Amino acid sequence: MSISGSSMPAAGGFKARANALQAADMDAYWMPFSGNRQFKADPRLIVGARDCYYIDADGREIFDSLSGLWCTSFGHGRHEIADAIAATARELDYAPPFQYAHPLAFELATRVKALTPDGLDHVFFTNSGSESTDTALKIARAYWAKRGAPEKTRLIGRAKGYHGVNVGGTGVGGIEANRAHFGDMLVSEHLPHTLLEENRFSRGIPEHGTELADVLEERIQQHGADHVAAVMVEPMSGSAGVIIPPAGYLKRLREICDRHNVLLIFDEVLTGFGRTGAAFGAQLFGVRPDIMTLAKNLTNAAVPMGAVVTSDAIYQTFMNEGGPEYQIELLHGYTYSAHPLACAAGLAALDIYEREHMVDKAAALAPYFEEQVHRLRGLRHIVDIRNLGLAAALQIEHADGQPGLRPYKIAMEAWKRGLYVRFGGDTIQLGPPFIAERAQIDDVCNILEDIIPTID
Ligand code: PXG
Repeated sequence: MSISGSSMPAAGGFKARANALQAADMDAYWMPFSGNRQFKADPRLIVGARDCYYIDADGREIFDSLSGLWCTSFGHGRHEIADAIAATARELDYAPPFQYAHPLAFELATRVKALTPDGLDHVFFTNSGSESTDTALKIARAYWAKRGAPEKTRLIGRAKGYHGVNVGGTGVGGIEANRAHFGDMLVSEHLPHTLLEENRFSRGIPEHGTELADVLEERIQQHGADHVAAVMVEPMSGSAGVIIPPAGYLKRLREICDRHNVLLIFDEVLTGFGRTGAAFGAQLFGVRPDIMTLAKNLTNAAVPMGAVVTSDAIYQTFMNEGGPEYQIELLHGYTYSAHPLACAAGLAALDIYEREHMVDKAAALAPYFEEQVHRLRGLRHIVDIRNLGLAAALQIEHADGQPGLRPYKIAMEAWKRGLYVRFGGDTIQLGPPFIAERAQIDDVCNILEDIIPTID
């Protein structure tokens, strides 16, 4: 079986280069989050992309069932983004963001402010989700220091959370394997996750486990609110396999934070700009954080970019407590913050996001996606299925002593069948582009239905 309906133009330089690549040429590149040895023995090279498809070195079309890494949700090969990047590179390749600025930075920040929930009003640009995490954590600590509470430094994450791989994100993140081998991190305190037996095979927002939010109250009381700066969670955990908070859980976190003067940070790197069927998880769950982190769909991944969006109260604290006017209020920033190419890509991506009603598209496809994904219930090895908006995970029972092996085998087989799926831990994850069609969702599920029971 192959995937329906695309017309992929022949790839140019990438294809020729891929075909010329010898095993020895692959030695220098240390691939991220990859089995380098296995990949280099059996490479899966991508040489082009359009709409919902990649093209591989053999010219095969491969359906992109994870929107890249949850980041190309508006479809690949958007010319208007490419044109904006090219035109910008010719006019202003770079401008220093410290003490100087270019106009696109203001335009994009204003756009992001308008799109994010009311009350999140100021935008700090980074280059990735990981940088957004570390920026948000530093802003939280510095905010309390500026407010005269420098001992409010403790940061709390959640088990199975993923907030990127920099030092702050590795610490606040709660996927154990990602923390192993790296020693002590800035944060080592985590709320329990909400992946519960009794919620297995629930559709959308699960019912059980709201009270797990109360652990935050206990932790704050244990340390004293005077020592806790912030709690950081994803509105929906993506990397750990689409773990959706129970009904009312995030609201309860918000109430506890309010009661104890603790900042609530939502990591919306993956959920931002439509993935859950709402513009942001904050809106879907009706909870406004004090700080929101973004990346991925912000530029439709055409140029790396992240952002941290804060409340007016936080920003004004830095302005009011900033000392003489010439002084820097926040000693933090990146050489490539608000890079002109990233800003251009972001503005073009958000044009597409609004003009093509991407949130509505995702929301409209979501019920069908849910039906199709849950059709896989009952297949050998599948022990849970979770979904929200256009995100889903199949939990695969692992073979004795071999965690992660079955999902890996499933993904390798899927690739042969013209399907790119993400495998991580004991899950297969799906996050199709918002422009996907029903027939393509059918094909994804049919291929998985064929493959999964045949894996040992
Ligand atoms: N926060 C969240 C919620 C993320 O999902 C990051 C931060 C880090 O972003 P950067 O840009 O630094 O990678 C992410 C990244 C997966 C998967 O398999 C998810 C991510 C990355 C790679 C794989 O679900 N999310």
